[in-house]
Amino acid sequence: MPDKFYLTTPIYYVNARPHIGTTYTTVVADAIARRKRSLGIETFFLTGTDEHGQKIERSAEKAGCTPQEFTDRVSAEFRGLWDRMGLTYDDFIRTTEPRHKQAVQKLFALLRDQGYIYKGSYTGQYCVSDEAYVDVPPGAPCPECGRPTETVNEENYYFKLSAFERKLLEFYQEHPEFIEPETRRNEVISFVKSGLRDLSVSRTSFNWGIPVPGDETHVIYVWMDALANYITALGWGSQDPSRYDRFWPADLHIVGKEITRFHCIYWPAFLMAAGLPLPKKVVGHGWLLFEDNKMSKSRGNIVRAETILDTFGAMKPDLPKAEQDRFGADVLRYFLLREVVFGQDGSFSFDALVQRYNSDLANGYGNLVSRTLAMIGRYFGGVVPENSNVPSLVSLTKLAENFTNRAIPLYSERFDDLRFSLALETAWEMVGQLDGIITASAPWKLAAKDDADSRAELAAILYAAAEAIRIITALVYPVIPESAAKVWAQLGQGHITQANLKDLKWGGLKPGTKLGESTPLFPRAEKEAITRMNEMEQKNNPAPAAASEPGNEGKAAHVSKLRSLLDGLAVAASESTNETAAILALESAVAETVREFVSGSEKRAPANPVPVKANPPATVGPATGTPVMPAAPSTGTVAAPAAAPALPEGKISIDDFAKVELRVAQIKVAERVPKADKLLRLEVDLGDETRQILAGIAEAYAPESLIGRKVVIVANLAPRKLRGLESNGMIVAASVAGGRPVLAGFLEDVEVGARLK
Ligand code: ME8
Repeated sequence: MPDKFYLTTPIYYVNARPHIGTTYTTVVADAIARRKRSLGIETFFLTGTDEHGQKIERSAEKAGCTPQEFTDRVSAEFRGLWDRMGLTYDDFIRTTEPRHKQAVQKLFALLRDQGYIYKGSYTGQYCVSDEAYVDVPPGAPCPECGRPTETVNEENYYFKLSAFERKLLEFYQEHPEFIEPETRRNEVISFVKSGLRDLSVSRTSFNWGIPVPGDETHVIYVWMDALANYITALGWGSQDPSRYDRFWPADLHIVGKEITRFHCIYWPAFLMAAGLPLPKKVVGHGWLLFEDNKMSKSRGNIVRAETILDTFGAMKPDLPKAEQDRFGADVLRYFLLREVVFGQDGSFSFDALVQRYNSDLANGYGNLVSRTLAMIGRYFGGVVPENSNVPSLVSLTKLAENFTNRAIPLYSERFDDLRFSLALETAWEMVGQLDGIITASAPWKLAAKDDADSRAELAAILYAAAEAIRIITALVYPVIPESAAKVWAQLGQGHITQANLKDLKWGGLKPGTKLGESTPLFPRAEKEAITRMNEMEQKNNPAPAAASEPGNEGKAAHVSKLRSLLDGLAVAASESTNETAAILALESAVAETVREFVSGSEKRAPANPVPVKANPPATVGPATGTPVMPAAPSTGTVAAPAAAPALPEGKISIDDFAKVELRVAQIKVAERVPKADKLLRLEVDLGDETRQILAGIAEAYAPESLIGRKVVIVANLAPRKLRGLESNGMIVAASVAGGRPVLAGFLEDVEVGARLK
């Protein structure tokens, strides 16, 4: 395994404050950096801010301050947020720093001396928002972002990009691993194959940039300035290039998909021209979407990480502020890495965030840790028990050992392949399996017995649970560092940042280890948290951009089409006699159309427009002018509403079945009901609410054995009173010999609240 690793994020423009899009890339980089360090690899993680260029100059002007004042302020906001979140960058570079400026001038001079930079004049279109030269006629919008372009007519320095066409293609061929994912690689290769023209690398119509050495009427093109940060931060071109010597070439540049081209074409070409080694890999990840659009100031759909830090931090009022922040950061980190498939676009919503948190962190990992450590506290005075080989339990403890030993390499392989979501799925499968093993072995029953065998069994099962938790914790540390550090300390393992997690294997937990102080990990988030976060963002976001603003053209047409579809749905619904199936199909047709319109407007590429694939549009009925809905897809279920066919005796229709709301719930509280031998009073968690249910299972199940167990409930049963207590729902169980109830359950781990269909 290599002994060093250098990874970078893009340096962010300071024209906008940090939001969860920029946070996403930085969090991913931080998770990778933490994992590398935990494996004993010397790691250098670089981030920073991109502060020059026309866009920044104009933003400063608008804000009524000098560009330097403006960039100082916004750059400090980025850095301040990363610090609040506990991100472990090793250096934060600002392109306005002298160390960067002088090295960029050196790079420019080197390329000029090598004959790769020459003077010419440029007349063409420029997109200020992307800081990119674009090949479109005057008046046409930018093919990337759709904003208006400006005509530039300047004397410029040119970089001989065309000289690198063949060399770049050869490089991509020899290093297929250089660009990931494959779709981005194909895009880059076809772009280069279509022919590279020389690139203008200086501007004269504004001043906010690094002057061209020896010709200060020019400033260096902002992308040459910015890309160079990856070597200038290491001291290339300075008095002390030792870091550059140690860490260059970079192992990984992590960027969003929209800037892969700059990183995979311009950057390697500059380096080739300078005679410097090329980075090993560029990964272009997808976008985080909010309300189905890429976040942007003009759309008014920005989500800030601070909203999540504040809201979740407030759930732990007893902690110091810095720890509250890092707890909130864990919640966001877990969501981003678990929910978004790295490489693809992913949606962000507060509902999904809270649901993931409750199901995976509060009910899953958190619940497993606290019940296990509480039992070790209660039954063994807080000391890790002996791992005795108890014949009656061998199969269960071996099972825990085996699946843990299998999960370690699987998790590692997936994480190191940047498939974070899958890696976390593996870890949470372990959580589910352990829950099952604990429930099946019922330690509370063993504890109630007095004999030595039961005591040894109890010890073996709790040792296995604690050891598996230790390993899960080590694996997920890079993703939820603050919480994992707490669990690590609770397991009596000291500081996790000082642990070498390289040779993780079963048996590392020493019996006799005294557990640390136990503190609650993940309090449940209530529904109000969602409302609060939505309100905070509404206040923060200015009114959405007007329809005429760039990027929003055509929206009005979509909206009116949508309205007519909705009208059609309303008419069809009111006339329908066979309600449910027809209306559901119509609803899904509308939803699909909405999705396609929204993503179609987002992904539109003006230079080579992709037609928006929409469902068959609503047509206008000949007589009334009322819109009628499109014909149903292939099943024909939506055709003219017909009377429901009569059902065979004793059968129910699918609609009847759909009325029964079966959902997965987790038992949080279970206790006997006084003077009722058969009844248990349960409190169950449904993900979005907690219910009280009375169940006639007291003769078959001890209440403590049910805590944490996932069951199926009928959620929409009308409430009824039993022994003066209200029961809201019914637990589903098989009735076996003699009427004994056996609770329905699942072999795989399932999310609390999931609906059974
Ligand atoms: O492009 N989803 O800076 P930038 C996911 N200064 N990632 C997102 C995102 C979203 N909605 N929004 C932003 C620049 N990002 C240049 C880079 S590097 C030498 C110069 C992330 O402020 C993603 O990594 O526009 C994207 O590439 C980057 O922020 C763009 O940041």
